[in-house]
Amino acid sequence: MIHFDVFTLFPDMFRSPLEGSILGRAQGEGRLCVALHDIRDYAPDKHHVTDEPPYGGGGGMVMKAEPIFNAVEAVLAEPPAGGAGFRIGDGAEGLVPVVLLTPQGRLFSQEIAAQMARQRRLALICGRYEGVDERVRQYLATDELSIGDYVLTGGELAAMVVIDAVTRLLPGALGDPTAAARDSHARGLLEGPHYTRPRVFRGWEVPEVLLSGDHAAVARWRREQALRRTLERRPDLLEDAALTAEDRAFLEELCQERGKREDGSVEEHRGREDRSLGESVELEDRPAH
Ligand code: 6GU
Repeated sequence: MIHFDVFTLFPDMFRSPLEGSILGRAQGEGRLCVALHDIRDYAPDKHHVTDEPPYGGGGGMVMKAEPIFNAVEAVLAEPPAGGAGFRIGDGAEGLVPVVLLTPQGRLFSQEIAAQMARQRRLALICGRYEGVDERVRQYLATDELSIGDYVLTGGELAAMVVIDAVTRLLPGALGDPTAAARDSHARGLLEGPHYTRPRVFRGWEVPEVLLSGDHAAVARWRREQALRRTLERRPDLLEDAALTAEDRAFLEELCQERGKREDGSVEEHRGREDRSLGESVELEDRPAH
């Protein structure tokens, strides 16, 4: 069982995503508990003020430190249903990590999700993009996470991303116990293509090898497709991937094949990130239908 305490000004944003199939079931089966805490309830003044203009001027509003400190300290002082430890800390020895979701955080990854999935209790503080009083970061948060290099209006969607990615790693959360180990990024490679029935759809056939019943050939094909796709789209991932000598030989072969043009010139490989949205992309051969 993992217990998330989420601190937010917008708890309603979480309700529908948390009811979704896998997250809803994980909660129903007692693997996941998400407690939502409205920071506004912990603002000490009569009007429950949670943000104010920044010292020094400039636009926007800044989330006040006191309601956030009050909320986190009050909630973590009580053990959750599971009875996990409640002292703030870095996650070691039962201490509860307090994670601030902010675009300035370190980049969330599958590896961080796996580390979080080993915790019993985690606190997530959702910042709003105009900012959170620096003393929250300095004296309350033990970690700061961002989910990517773009700016959201607040940390709520990022917190949901974190909860989703962590939950699917909990034992038994996915129907198939091998699913999490097989997916993209789990082994440092992108996944290759998947096919299901029918065998021929609008004239487009499923690769023959998948119908062959030859398990070793299927496994080899899948590995090669994963390597091919990773080289094409995310060559940066290959640097940290666990590759066998056979994998390396295959990649070497691919590079040589692709580097050679008919005129003998060598084409530089462009990763997906270098391609702009508007730029046209060569489509795979599409039989007419
Ligand atoms: Cl965690 N918060 C906000 N406001 N924007 C983000 C983010 C977080 N991660 C990426 N962009």
